[in-house]
Amino acid sequence: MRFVKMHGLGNDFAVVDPVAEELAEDQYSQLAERWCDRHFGVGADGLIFVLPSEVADYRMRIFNPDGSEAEMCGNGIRCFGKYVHDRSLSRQNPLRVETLAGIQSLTLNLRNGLVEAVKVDMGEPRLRGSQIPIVGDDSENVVNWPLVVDGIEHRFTAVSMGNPHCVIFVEDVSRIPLADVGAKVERHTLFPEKTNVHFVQVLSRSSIRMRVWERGAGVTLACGTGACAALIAAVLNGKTDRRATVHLPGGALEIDWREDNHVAMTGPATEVFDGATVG
Ligand code: ZDR
Repeated sequence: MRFVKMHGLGNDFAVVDPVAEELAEDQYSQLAERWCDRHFGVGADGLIFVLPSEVADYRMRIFNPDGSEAEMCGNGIRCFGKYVHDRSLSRQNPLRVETLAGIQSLTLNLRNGLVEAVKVDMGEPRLRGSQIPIVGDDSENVVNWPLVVDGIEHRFTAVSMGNPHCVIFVEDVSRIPLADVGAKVERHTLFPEKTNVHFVQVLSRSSIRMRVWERGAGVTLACGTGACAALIAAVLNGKTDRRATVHLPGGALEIDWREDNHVAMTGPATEVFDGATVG
């Protein structure tokens, strides 16, 4: 099978070339586990499949390195847009992409005929506990709730961008034992579908810094849906305006929680190499 290795701010993906025959359902997860492995496989934070759609221009499926399927992936969908455009599978711009989180609209920014950056209309955030999902009171948004890990109480805000995110504000993100706390929050009993975990430091009304523990993947250099969730959590807690630059270890994304309640995310998409797997 052939693939293209791509990344959005160092959040890296193998995008599998479309195959003539549909794969059996369990093959998607198995391929993701095998190929995402950094020692025995291609090495990636996720495996992306390009599929036909009956309701949009194309359909994206994204699988985590542990074989689980994610509803949505912000950095991955920008790579998906670049893949589809640059290989002339579609020249639609905006490009409409079907995901498990709904249809997303991608505005492609071109340079010399190739996609350099993508602005994604990520749709509306989901803030009620049952939508995230989270166990507990469903009558209000999940803002500044307590969460105890190893006897230490954290305060978190939960946001779904189609996939679940737990946002914890801290004074200094560099001091957080990310891998340890991230893994424990991901599997906390409050989150029946597990969760992505973000530690966020507010720099100003228009800029934040964050570090990411991704559900099903671990520490990654960036998270597109997570950057949107972090900005929304910052607004809900009165910490920033609705438009901000989100600094991640792999680079920056521009996030805008528009007045119509849609979230716009803008960032680069990069192709690294293509290849074929053996066997
Ligand atoms: C964080 C992510 N890479 C993105 O850019 O939005 C999404 C990947 C999926 C994530 N690991 C999940 O929700 O399971």
